[in-house]
Amino acid sequence: MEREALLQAVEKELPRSRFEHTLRVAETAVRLADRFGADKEKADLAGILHDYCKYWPDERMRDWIIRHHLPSDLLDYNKELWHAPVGAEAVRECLGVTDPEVLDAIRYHTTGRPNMTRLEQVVFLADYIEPGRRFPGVDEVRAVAESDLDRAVLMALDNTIRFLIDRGQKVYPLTLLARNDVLERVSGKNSS
Ligand code: DGI
Ligand code: FE
Ligand code: FE
Repeated sequence: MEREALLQAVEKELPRSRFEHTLRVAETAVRLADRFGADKEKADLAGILHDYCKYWPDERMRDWIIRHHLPSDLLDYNKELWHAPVGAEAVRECLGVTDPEVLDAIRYHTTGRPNMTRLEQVVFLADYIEPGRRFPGVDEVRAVAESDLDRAVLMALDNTIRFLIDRGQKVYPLTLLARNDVLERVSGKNSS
């Protein structure tokens, strides 16, 4: 499918405000890709598609997790996590997107994971700092994202983990592993 057709498919799945978020994430991801040396076309595509399943009913997402053998531990954690791995499967099956790097950027855009590729980091961070986002601390992350991708990703993960702890919610283990991994990368940079 061409970009225009993909955009139309996404637009059908999302309310207006979420579709506009998607466009801002794509735009931000392209800028970050340019800045940090990731593939701009893939960043654009992953940005456009990353929240494809965001408004699917929980039961439909649960069904996909089971039928498509996605990690079943997801079912024990916040439902907010489901749309990312389900989205990767869905854009492959429903929209014919096959690029594994794009699919992984969608799959890990919410939780993160250890050893994230540049493209995965760029999409993860774009989702966090796109200009419509208003959460506490986002301006500090935006400032760091001007020059240091790892450190900005670390700050976003730290903020999200703190947010979950403050609300008495569970943290998905992959998010903790992602945070520990990028912390090591950042500390490695400091000590060299
Ligand atoms: O889909 P969006 O609202 O654009 O952004 P997202 O995919 O990052 O949103 C998912 C939300 O899920 C995020 O803001 C916080 C929440 N969440 C719940 N449990 C976890 C979690 N996020 C992470 N990273 N890890 C969790 O365990
Ligand atoms: Fe999302
Ligand atoms: Fe998003």
